[in-house]
Order: sequence, then structure tokens, then C-alpha cells
Amino acid sequence: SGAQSAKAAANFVPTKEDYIKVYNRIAEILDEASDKGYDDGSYGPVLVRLAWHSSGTYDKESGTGGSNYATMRFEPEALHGANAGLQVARGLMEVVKKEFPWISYGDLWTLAGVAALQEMGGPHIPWRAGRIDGFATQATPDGRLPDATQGADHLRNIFYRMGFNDQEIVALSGAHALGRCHRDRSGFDGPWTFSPITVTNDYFKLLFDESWVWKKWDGPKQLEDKKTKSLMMLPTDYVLVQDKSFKKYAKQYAQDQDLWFKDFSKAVATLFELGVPSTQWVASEPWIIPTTDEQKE
Ligand code: ZEM
Repeated sequence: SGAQSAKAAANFVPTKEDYIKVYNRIAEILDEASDKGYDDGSYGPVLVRLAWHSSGTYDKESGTGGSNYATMRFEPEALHGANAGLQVARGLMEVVKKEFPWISYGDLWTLAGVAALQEMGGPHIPWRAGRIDGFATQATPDGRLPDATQGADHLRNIFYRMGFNDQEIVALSGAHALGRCHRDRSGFDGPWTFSPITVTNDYFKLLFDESWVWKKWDGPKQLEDKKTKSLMMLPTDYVLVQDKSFKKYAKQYAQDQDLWFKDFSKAVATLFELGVPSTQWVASEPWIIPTTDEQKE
């Protein structure tokens, strides 16, 4: 009965192997996008964005926000402008939650971000379980996530509030190698790279190697590459080659994908743990979860 399975779920103590089962289920779902004709053939990018938006609300001064309580399940946080479109990702994860009811939403969403990044060819992202489901009263106020129309000061205000430094801001921004902007979500349009479902340092290379010009259109201010006019950069992306301190790191990452992988992995692992009290972790150190390919070896 339902009561029995709820009891079974409550008494069940999952191990790392159980979380790997969830990881593998998410990995299967990533590819279902191609049958559905969704975007570029993977749900990976939108799942990375869900994990990031559920974590990036953290405020180090008050200790509020972050991935712990998965408060994006609740209104008004679900309806914050920055979260437009993420109902797609939450809906996909609802299917997984039904199959693995013992996992918390915060663990599920961040594990989905890890699975997406690793399965799309990115570095391993150390991850561990321990987030708990919270309540609507723990939802964060609007305005904690970055606004793409703004400049370097804004980026610093937002990311310093989470506890990150300039190098980490640049490393994290490289996630825009993935996915695209959607007119009906953010108002912006188009992908950043030619390979939006593979993790590469192309975002940094393109920032330096292409000529970026303001797009002439009726949408929000964004840049397009002069040559093909098929790629885009947000004002906040372009800041990474305009601001002297940001530019130094962006150049390094454009020249050295291994360096970016290493720094990106570390920064993303930190991002996904924001707001979780250390007493909640089920393991003293994060785990390295093997990719589905590595599990076959
Ligand atoms: Zn994003 N991001 N982001 N980002 N982001 C979008 C899409 C994606 C900013 C931003 O305003 C936008 C980080 C940082 C920042 C991803 C991951 C990460 C979109 C387009 C916008 C407007 C949304 C749409 O229309 O669908 C800004 C201003 C940022 C400040 C630096 C960080 C950090 C990320 C992860 C670590 C990803 C993967 C996408 C693509 C989503 C998709 O559906 O394809």
C-alpha cells in the first residue's frame, strides 16, 4: 500500500550505490531530448541551469538560500523571472523523484547537474548527499541571481555574496559552453558555442577569437559573432574580456582546457554545496561518481 511504501522509504538508508542508480537514471533521461526534438538533443543544459539556480541564491552573510531546501519548488521563487523555463527541468526530475522517493529535491537537482556535466564530457564534479527538503517560508527573495544585462560590479556583488572570487566567477561562467538562450524564457536568443551539448572551453576561445558586435534587433541587448551571426554573448559574458581581472583568467581558460576543467569542477562542487550545514552531509568527503561510460569499463 501507499502507507507501506512511505514507511519503507522513511526507513531506507541509501548508500553511494543507490545515488549512482539515480545518477544513471538521470543520464538516461538526458538523451530522451533528442526523440522529443528538444533544443540541441539533450536535457543536460537545462538541468545544469536548474542545479545552478537552486544553489546560486546563497547569501553568506545571512546563511540563507543555496541548494539545501530546494525552495524553487514553491511560489513565488518558481515564478522569479530568472527561473523562467526551469519548470521543464523540474518536471523531468519529478519523474525520477517518483522512482526514487527517498532522495531529497536538493540532492536530486544537484545530482542532475553533476550527471549532466559529466555525461556531456565535462570533468568529474565531486558530490555528496545530505540536502533536506525545506518549506516555502525558506524561499529566497527575488534578485539573488545575476542579471545578464548588467556589468562587472553587478557580477562581483552577486558572486561575492555567494563567497566566490574573480577567478571562480570566470571559471563558473564557462558553463555557457552549454545550452542556449530562449526568447520565451529570458528574452535573449541563441547558443554561445557550436557544440552546446558538449563541455569544452570553446566559450572562452570564442570570446577572444570572434569579433563580437551588438545585435540589431528588438530584443534585449546581446552580442553576436560578426562572422556567422549564429552565436551570442550576454553583456555579462562580454564583461569577462572587458574587465582586466576577469580577462586574465578568461585568457588562461581559453588557452588551457585542462586548467579550466580543474577550476570549473572545484567551483561547481562548491556552488552545489552552498547553504548546506556540514552536519547534514552523509559523508565527510564528496564522492566521485563514475560516468556511465566509466561504469561499463
Ligand atoms: Zn547561465 N544563463 N548565467 N549560468 N546558464 C542562461 C542559460 C544557461 C546568466 C544568465 O543570465 C543566463 C551561469 C551564470 C550566469 C547556464 C549555466 C550557468 C540564460 C538563458 C541566461 C539569460 C536562459 C534561457 O533563455 O533559457 C548570468 C547573467 C550568469 C552570470 C555569470 C552559471 C554560473 C552556470 C552554471 C554553472 C546554462 C547551462 C544555461 C543554458 C540553459 C539551457 O536551457 O540551455
